[in-house]
Parts: sequence; C-alpha cells; structure tokens
Amino acid sequence: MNKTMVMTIFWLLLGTAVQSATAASTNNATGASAASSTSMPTVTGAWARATAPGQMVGAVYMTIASPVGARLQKIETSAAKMVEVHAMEHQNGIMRMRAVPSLHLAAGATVDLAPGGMHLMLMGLKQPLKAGDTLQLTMTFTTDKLAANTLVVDVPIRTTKPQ
Ligand SMILES: [Cu+2]
Repeated sequence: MNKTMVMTIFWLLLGTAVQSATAASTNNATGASAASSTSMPTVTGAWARATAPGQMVGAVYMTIASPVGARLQKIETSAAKMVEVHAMEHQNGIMRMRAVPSLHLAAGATVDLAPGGMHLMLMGLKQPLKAGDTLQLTMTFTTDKLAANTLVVDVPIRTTKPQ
C-alpha cells in the first residue's frame, strides 16, 4: 500500500466521523431525540378531525412504525380528559368502536390509524377542535429494548384527510 492511499483512507475515516458528530448535535438542537432514534417507534402523518361545537369526542389518525417490538402504553393530551385507542369492527352489520387496551407493534411493523379503521379517540374534549389549530399528544411506548419512551407529537387539526 502506498503512502497516498493510506492518506486517502485516513481522510475518508475522518470525514465519516465528522459527519456523525454533526448529525448527533443537530438532533439535540431540534429536540427530535426520541423521533430520530432507530430503536423507537416513530409517528408520521398525524392529523385530527375538526369537531362541531358541543361534540365531546374527537379522532386522531396517524401512521406508527416501530423497528423493535413495542407497546403503546399511554396517550395524554391537554385537549381532552382521556385518549383511547379504538378499533372498528362489524357486529350484526353495524360498525362499532372497541377500545384496545394497549396497541402492540411487532418489530418492523407499521400500523395505519385511518378514517374507517383504527384511530385514537379523544374523550371529553375541553373545547372544539378547530381546523388550522394544532393539538399535542404525549405518547408513551414501552419497547423490547428500552423500558419506556415518550414521544411528543404535534397534530394538525383539519376538516379532511391530508392527500
Ligand atoms: Cu372511537
């Protein structure tokens, strides 16, 4: 191996190290530590359906993906008294909602919460969900790798499903 080649490898290695360090500090700066971790569930495409005045419940939809086995243990928001995971099922030709005590995600699984199917139900809304506003959910997951992790998700409120 000649000297030039050794130097090239050295610079390549150094370049990689610098890139990793930059990526790590960027994550800290934006506070996206939980979402960017590779061993944590991630949430994308979250939105809530705007509600009419007097309506006491609201629905939130999103896609949850997890690289590891995980369980959605708890969901909290200041917008409602409580949040439940609901599944839809046919019963004698009628669609009914059923509470899922704790949503389980297999390693590598993606779960879609979408209109007509699973959703998060906000029970006891403190005020109507107004289109254009944002609500915040705090989602606590337990995973196979880590005891418990919390994800804070900003949920835009809309009248229709995003395209
Ligand atoms: Cu529901």
